[in-house]
Amino acid sequence: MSLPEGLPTTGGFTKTAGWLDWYQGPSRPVFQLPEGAVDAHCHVFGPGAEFPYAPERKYTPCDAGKEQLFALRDHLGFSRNVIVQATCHGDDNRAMVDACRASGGRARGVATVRRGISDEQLQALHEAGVRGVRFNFVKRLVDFTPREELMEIAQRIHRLGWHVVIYFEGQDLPELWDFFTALPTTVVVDHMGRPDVTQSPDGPAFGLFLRFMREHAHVWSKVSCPERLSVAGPPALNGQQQAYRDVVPFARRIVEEFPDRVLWGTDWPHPNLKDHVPDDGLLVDFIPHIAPTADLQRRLLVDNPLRLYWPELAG
Ligand code: 0GY
Repeated sequence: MSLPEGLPTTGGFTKTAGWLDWYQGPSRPVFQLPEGAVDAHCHVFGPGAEFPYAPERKYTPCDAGKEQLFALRDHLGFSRNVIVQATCHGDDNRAMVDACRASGGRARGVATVRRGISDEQLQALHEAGVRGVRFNFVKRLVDFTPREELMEIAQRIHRLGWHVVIYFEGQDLPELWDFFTALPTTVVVDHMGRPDVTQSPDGPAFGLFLRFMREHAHVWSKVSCPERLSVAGPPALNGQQQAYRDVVPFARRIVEEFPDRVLWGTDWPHPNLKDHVPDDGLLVDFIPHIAPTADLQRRLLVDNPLRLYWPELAG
């Protein structure tokens, strides 16, 4: 593939110990993505020399810039990206905004903002292609932000037609439920709320997540990150043909019950993975296992992300 040569660097920063760089030379997927498919969850990191990592970050990644992201997009067969602000950049959205601007309209962004942001700054983010903010509740990634600050931000960005992306651990859903359901915008859950896939998809924990979606029509889910949730792992580790097979029943259940409220993304360049990094081509080949028909695939990969991020193009 045409990824720029050479291993990732850190732009003068010291990478977190044990951090794995993204997968070199990803395979070309066997599954052919539908025309206009969107990778709706990916990141850019730096490069650190140009866009320094935030002082309050909990990890220091390898550099993973927009050129590499766009090369991967083309290699896998995607048309568009949604670039989600990663915690290692804090609320400095410049790397993500720079990538959106450089994409020629083929990338939209999800930002991290604090309550001090001005209306003019929000408008500038909108013009660059930002359509959402991310609220992160994963304690290993961020410090606590008071709920009233987040609600105030949600009310302001609601006026721009944006939505809120939430990232949390499955066991924290009961405590966060009332806050999430009170949000005035569409709410998109990262990685299915991180279910424990060693439990049954018919068990109480995942049952609660399904109820969360069933009872709240403004809640969507990304059926992403099997590599992060899987215990079985990829074929090289589990000795089986099917990658991340233990995640399939969870993701497929969500896709089949809520076909108009699901998104999919690679999560490239896969922050914080220390056991293995996934082959992004294999991740694409995971899609037909969780969205088994052409109709479900088109909704997951084209119709739904267009409605949320490029409504002007949606049918
Ligand atoms: C992900 C997951 C992770 C990290 C971040 O912004 C981030 O740092 O999102 C994680 O470590 O689980 O979605 O990229």
